[in-house]
Amino acid sequence: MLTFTPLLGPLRVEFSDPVTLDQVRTENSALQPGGRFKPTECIAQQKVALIIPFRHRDEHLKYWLYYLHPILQRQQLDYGIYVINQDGEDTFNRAKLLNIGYAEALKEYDYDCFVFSDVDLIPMDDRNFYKCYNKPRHLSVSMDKFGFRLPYTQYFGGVSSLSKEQYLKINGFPNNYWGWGGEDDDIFNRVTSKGMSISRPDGIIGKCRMIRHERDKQNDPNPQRFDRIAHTRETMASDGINSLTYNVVKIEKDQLFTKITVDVGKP
Ligand code: UDH
Ligand code: NGS
Repeated sequence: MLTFTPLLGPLRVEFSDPVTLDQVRTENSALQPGGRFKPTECIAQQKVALIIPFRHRDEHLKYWLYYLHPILQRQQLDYGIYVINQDGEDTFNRAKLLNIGYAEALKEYDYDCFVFSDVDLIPMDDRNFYKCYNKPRHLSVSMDKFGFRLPYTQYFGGVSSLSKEQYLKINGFPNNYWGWGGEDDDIFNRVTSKGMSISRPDGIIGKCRMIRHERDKQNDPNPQRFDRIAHTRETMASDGINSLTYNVVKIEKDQLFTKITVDVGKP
């Protein structure tokens, strides 16, 4: 007897239906504490940590969990969800939070693949596998807000995946992009400067929706971003996972996710 649900292909994704965390918990009773899941019918090919950079987006997180948990289970991944919550109200630092997610997830389990996802992006097709490939992968290639196309060829923002090996090859992500913009371009530069290219799903399978929102407080465009992305090649060896420093403030295990609140410092 088949106890898993096969893939469905295109999915209906919208954000008008009210969703509660309790409802999502009830609908995902097969999860282990901390938002962990492992298929029972097979041995998963990869152990995937999903890392979400976060602050004050509980409304978006609810939808992300509501849509993603069933998709990830249909994809039969051995996975865990890590919400990396920036403590305090200083300038946001998305890439540093992603580095912290990598480091903290590895303290828990022998993950070999890392999917980095913004909290407000939901895939519209479950054939878009949230796993790793032989090249770093860009998953959010066809976003509604860009008219279901790439805004520019080198765009690597939104949702991406890197194996542990690929991540270490580029020394992880930059820690010094404070505020909005450029950190995803820096990561793209890291990948290409190490002789790798990126892979992508096609524009149908890669469709996704973004939950509309206003700019957050303490995440204004970073005026230094253009200068920084012009120098990735020189800075990446000394700025990355090898220079990461932070303090863990709190670790909370919900049924649906592990929330790690961290002090990332300030610019
Ligand atoms: N994030 C938070 N909290 C913040 C800032 C960012 O959780 O305060 C995370 C979240 O996962 C988000 C990601 O970082 O999805 C990327 O940040 P972003 O959503 O601000 O970036 P985006 O490019 O929006 O989506 C920029 C502001 C757009 C303003 C449009 C006004 N109509
Ligand atoms: C580029 C930014 C990226 C950003 C992308 C899409 O200009 O960080 O726009 O932004 N690069 C620089 O600023 C150097 S969006 O339309 O989603 O707000 O991801």
